[in-house]
Amino acid sequence: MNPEERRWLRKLRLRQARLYGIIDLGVLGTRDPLAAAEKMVAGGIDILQLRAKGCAPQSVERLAVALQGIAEAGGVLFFVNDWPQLARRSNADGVHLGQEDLRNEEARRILAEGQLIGRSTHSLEQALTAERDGADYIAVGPIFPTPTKPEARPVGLPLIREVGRRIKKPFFCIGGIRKENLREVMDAGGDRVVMVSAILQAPDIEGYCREVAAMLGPKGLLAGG
Ligand code: 3NM
Repeated sequence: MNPEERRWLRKLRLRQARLYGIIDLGVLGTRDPLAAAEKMVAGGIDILQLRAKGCAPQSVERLAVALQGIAEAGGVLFFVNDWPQLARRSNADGVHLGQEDLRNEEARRILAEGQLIGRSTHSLEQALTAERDGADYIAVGPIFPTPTKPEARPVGLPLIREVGRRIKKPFFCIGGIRKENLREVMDAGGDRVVMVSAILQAPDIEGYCREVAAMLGPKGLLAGG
């Protein structure tokens, strides 16, 4: 497969994605990230991300490569948070960037051809800018207060519908989302979600993912592309 075909396939899988799980080393603590990732993939996540805030990228390179292998074997996309170099070295499907990180054009110079870029946004304006700048997907949040990012001000449910009306790229709702409030997010127009602590702190990670995936409904071609 050439890089253009690979990009096309990744974008297709992104459009079909509904549940995005993150291996956040801060939330995971001393538990085994590979075992957690295996359970998330078995439970039906569509995208896996490695988030290792506070670590040196070199120190998690072997982990990134192993997670990429788990994701690929399970037919799940794999993204690296923050570090395009590590995304490239681990053969990830792409990198996820925040508002303070590299601009897309800089990141694309580092990434391999065909790798994708996701961007965190916290307002309609940021979402529109991210789409205009060529992000392949957008995360919108935090929807609710969250201990995983305690300093961030929640944007609330109404932003979901606004973003849905204006953004064509796939967008994922993030921040404080769990089984108990998922219905509210879906009713507000959010059909793709990211969950960190809800999944990682579930006593049965695989079962939790399976339940959430079932609530989100069967995979299919959602809006956006
Ligand atoms: N980014 P949980 S909210 C990593 O709004 C992250 O950009 C956010 O974790 C954003 O599912 C968030 O545990 C934390 O609330 C999500």
